Amino acid sequence: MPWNDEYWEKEEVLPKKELEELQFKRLKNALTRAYDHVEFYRRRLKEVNLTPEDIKRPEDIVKIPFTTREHFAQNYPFGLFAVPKDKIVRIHTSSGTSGKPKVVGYTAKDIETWANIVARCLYMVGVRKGDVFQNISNYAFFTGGLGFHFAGERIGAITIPAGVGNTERQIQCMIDFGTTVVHATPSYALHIKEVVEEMGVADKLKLRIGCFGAEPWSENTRKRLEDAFNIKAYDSYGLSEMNGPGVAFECKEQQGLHIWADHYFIEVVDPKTGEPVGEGEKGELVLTALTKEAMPILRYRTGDITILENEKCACGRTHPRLLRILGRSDDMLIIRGINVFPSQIEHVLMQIPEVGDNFQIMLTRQNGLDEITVRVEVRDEIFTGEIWDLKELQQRIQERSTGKAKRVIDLRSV
Ligand code: DLL
Repeated sequence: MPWNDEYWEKEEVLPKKELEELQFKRLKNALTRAYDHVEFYRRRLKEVNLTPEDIKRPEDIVKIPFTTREHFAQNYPFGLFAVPKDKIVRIHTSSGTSGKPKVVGYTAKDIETWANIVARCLYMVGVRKGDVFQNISNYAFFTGGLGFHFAGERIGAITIPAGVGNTERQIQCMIDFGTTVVHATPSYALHIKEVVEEMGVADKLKLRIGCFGAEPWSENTRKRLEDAFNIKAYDSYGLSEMNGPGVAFECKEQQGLHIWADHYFIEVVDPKTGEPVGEGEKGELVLTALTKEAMPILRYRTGDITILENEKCACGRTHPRLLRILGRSDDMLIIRGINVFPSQIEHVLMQIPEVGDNFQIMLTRQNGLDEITVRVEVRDEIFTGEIWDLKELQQRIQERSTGKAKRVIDLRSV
């Protein structure tokens, strides 16, 4: 049940001081749970002679060592869980740097908390009971599908698990069911826009609201989407390690994304030194999950570059705002909403004896959709001059990449 007509939960407008007190109380709690129940955190804190009692003020958080995505790989699959396995009711994954994905687990309470966080976001941009919400998002390991789905249902919107792909059918569904709200990656939304134009059915759509995220996009794209669909388009940010979508979301002001300080402790650091940057300066977002039972992740280096804004927002919410994600502090690529590390591609290629030392990744965009082409050097000694031999090798590399990096390939062939 919503708190009132405008806000889903009263925590959205908690006075700043109370919000900070709640945040710190939850930080202490998350830290204690991590220390008591996760061997990895106990060891890391002991290494720097720290116990949860040593964190006396919010500023003391800098004493806690960072968690990085490599730590997910080292603790694969369940090493970061703070609860016994029989308390876990769901697992999602996201791509890691090499072969192993990052595993994130949820207790029943986590699923509940997360659904509420995303519902808060959808409600904030005006989604209500009676809306028809077409969730054009992958429903597999990716958190975007189920993360938004449960939130849509919680609000009481008619929630359509549309998934991705089959664009003409998606559009027909929008027309037939009178879809009013969509969620998609911005690049897929651009593709849908082109197909709508080809079909000449723009005037048959009843859309009001578009939620777009999981990859970077720009003000220009916002304008194109808003004009084409006659909607307001909102930026949605999240990452699997911090539940998934719902970490930060734009309000109707469209002046940055509210990042929920009652669920996350928020820092922005210099990506090189790890030191906090000054107020309003650009840096890497570091997040601590405060309310996740299954995985209380401490000081996670997201790799996302942004600026934190603390000024009051006209919408009345007291939570700080992120500017759009401005880039990455590492070489991670986002292709059709899916994270891809060049090192994953390298890992696959280097297992094929005929492949030489050099390769190049080319990214292009066709009809709004990302395309990735990998150019591979072939070893001199295997080069026979026969085109058929090269074709056969090309086939083998393609098959190999399907086998190894299945998630990436699956989504691209959409
Ligand atoms: O992308 C969760 C999500 C689903 C967010 C649906 C929004 C909508 P991951 O697959 O773990 O989780 O990828 C997380 O994607 O660290 C950013 O680099 C990037 N990213 C997510 N949202 C945005 C955004 C989901 N709005 C990684 N703008 C993050 C730019 C984004 N980059």
